[in-house]
Amino acid sequence: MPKSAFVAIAGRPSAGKSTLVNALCGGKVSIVSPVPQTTRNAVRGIVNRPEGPLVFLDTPGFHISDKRLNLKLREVTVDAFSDADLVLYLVDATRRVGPEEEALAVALSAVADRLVAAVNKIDSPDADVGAARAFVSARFPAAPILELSALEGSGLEALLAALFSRSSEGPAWYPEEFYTDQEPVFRIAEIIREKIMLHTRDELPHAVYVAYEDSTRGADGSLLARYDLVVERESQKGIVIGKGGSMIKAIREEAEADLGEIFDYAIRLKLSVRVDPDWKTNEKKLRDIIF
Ligand SMILES: Nc1nc2c(ncn2[C@@H]2O[C@H](COP(=O)(O)OP(=O)(O)OP(=O)(O)O)[C@@H](O)[C@H]2O)c(=O)[nH]1
Ligand SMILES: [Mg+2]
Repeated sequence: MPKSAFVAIAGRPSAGKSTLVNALCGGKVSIVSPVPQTTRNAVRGIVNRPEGPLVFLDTPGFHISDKRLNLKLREVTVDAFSDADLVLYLVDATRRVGPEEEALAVALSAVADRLVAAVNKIDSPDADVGAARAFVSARFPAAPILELSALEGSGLEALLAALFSRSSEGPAWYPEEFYTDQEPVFRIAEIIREKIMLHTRDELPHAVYVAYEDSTRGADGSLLARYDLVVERESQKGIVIGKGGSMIKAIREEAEADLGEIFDYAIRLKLSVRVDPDWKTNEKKLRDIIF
């Protein structure tokens, strides 16, 4: 009987959670950017090994703020690690421990019995692995602490071995060829959002969400999908559109190129920009966007 486990990944914004999920799953499951708070949903990535499957739940970075969007993101994260069989606590070795890391460690104390810790970014010259280890071992004396570089893909086998050794026999939740369970409509929106984050990182990365409108199939099997880039204010429309439409064109072309790598049919995008002033503060709207 194979082993299986749901493994929630918890960590501060930009700790490298999504990079790690992608490295483990061998494909782009979850979007990555240098902007903290890139991930907004509990995104699942599946690793199939001879021992069995591990289902990883990427989560939004744990960030302390009373804004409604942040509260919602934190709820997604805490729900994910409360429900999971194992919790992988990822600590960024390049950043000093601060109040946010302390608050996350307090929240994780509820799941200390099923926690595996990993110090990430050990490839970086700025990494202080000793300080990160000391912090974790003081708070979670029983937890194993691994070291890895999600970016370079090092330390992953030891991590999987540590997780399997703490997993029990269980069912295979997904067909073996699955490496994620996301619906195409959501995946496409996320890829578009990644390009927005990369292009608007200094201006308005958190002001935008991507809304699916509709799609049609061409005779050749290609998909034409329409999405709206929704901003909070009229003045932000121009930033996303760019001079002469240059920014939205770059977002579209880069997203289409990535989608070509992921899907086995061509996807063409039609992107428009519209304003929704309260998408980040309206609880009902947030429920549809953050889940
Ligand atoms: N040097 C180095 N950089 C890394 C490593 N892992 C991730 N990064 C970088 O850290 C930044 C954030 O990575 P993400 O994977 O988006 O981080 P995250 O924890 O998912 O962030 P949120 O979704 O915002 O919570 C990106 O610029 C990554 O390239 C690593 O092992 N080494
Ligand atoms: Mg992420």
